[in-house]
Amino acid sequence: MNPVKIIDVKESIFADNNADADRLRSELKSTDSYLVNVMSSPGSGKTTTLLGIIKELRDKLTIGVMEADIDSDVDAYTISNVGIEAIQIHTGGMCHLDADMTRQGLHEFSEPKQLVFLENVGNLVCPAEFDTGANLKMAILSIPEGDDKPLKYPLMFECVDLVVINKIDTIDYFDFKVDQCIENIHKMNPTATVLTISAKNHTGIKELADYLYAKVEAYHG
Ligand SMILES: Nc1nc2c(ncn2[C@@H]2O[C@H](COP(=O)(O)OP(=O)(O)O)[C@@H](O)[C@H]2O)c(=O)[nH]1
Ligand SMILES: [Mg+2]
Ligand SMILES: [Zn+2]
Repeated sequence: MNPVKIIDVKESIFADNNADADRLRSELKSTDSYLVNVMSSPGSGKTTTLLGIIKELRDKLTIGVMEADIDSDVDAYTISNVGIEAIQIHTGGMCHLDADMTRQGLHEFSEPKQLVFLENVGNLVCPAEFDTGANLKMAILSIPEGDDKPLKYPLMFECVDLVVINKIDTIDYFDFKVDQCIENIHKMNPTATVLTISAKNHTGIKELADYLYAKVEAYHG
């Protein structure tokens, strides 16, 4: 097993998280790092999706992953075992990350990465309320969770740039209306990109990776 850095982060001392998130975005720009905040319920496939994206992009970009959990390191080892530098952020009970907690994680990388993923704490509620300083926000919704989740957790689906519908391989077992779900997402967030994938089968991962690569290219100029 590759070593994983595990850090305990403290809640931000900054009163204004939004201002701090803007500061973090300029710090990221100065090291040419593009940060993607990945949010979803536990088990919807964040880590599996990241493994698929890594497979597609690792020869094109330097990649790092920060795994945020209340108290475990399994996801960081999963990423580290494919040879990608992973930082485990322990939130000490907190169910989301803010910008300064994200910054504390970024400082642990051995060198700045061109593309950094933050796997946020599994939770569709408060991660949506806290700007982590990311350049792109992505939500994953998996078929078994049900197509009503954008209606039940509107802020999450309103605040993101990209919604990934995962586990499409299980569609025959669930009453999940994909077209209706995409329509509901677009009603609350007309500019969101919605992609359908199976992280397990690698279906749609190339399109997802191409989308992210184009964003990183545009950012790096
Ligand atoms: N059938 C199916 N299972 C998946 C898919 N993606 C992830 N899983 C499974 O869902 C479970 C949770 O995945 P994980 O990536 O750990 O989710 P996370 O908690 O959001 O990081 C694991 O058992 C995965 O193997 C998929 O596309 N299809
Ligand atoms: Mg995970
Ligand atoms: Zn929270």
